[in-house]
Amino acid sequence: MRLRRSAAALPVLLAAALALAGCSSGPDASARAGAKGPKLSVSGAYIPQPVMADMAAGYFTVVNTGDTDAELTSVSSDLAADITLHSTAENRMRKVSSLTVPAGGRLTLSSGGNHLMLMELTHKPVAGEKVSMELHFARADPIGVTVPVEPAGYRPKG
Ligand SMILES: [Cu+2]
Repeated sequence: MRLRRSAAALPVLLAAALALAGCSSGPDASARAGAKGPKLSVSGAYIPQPVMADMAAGYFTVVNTGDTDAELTSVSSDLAADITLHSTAENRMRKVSSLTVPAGGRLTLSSGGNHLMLMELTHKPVAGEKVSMELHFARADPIGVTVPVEPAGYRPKG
C-alpha cells in the first residue's frame, strides 16, 4: 500500500519539478541565482540646495560589481511628487526613461551630466537637511538612500 501510494504521487512530483525548471529557464534566471546578476551600491548622493523652491537636482553614483547590467528606471522621494531621469548631451538635457548601470562599471549622475530632476517639491530643501529616496531598477532590487542637501556651490571631492 505504501509503495502504491508513492508511485501514484510520482507524476505529481515530476510535474512540480518540471514547472520549477520552466520558471528558472527565463533570461532573468541568472539574476536570481545569487552569485550572478547585478550587484549594486550607491555612494556620493547629494542634492544642491536649490535657488528656486519648485525644482531641484540630485546626484549620485551607482556601482555594479555584478556580471549583469542593471537599469535605473525611476526614483521616488517624499521631497518631490515628480522625479525624472535626465541625460545631458551637447549642453542640452533631455528626459530619459532609464539609465544603464553596466556590469563591472558604474553609472554617474553629476553636475553637467546625467542627473535627477525633482519637480513639484513638497518644500524647499535646505543645506543640512537629509532627504530619503528610493532608487528603482530593472533586474535588481530597489535601494533606499539618505541624501544630504548641500550648499549651492558644493562639488563632491575626487
Ligand atoms: Cu534636467
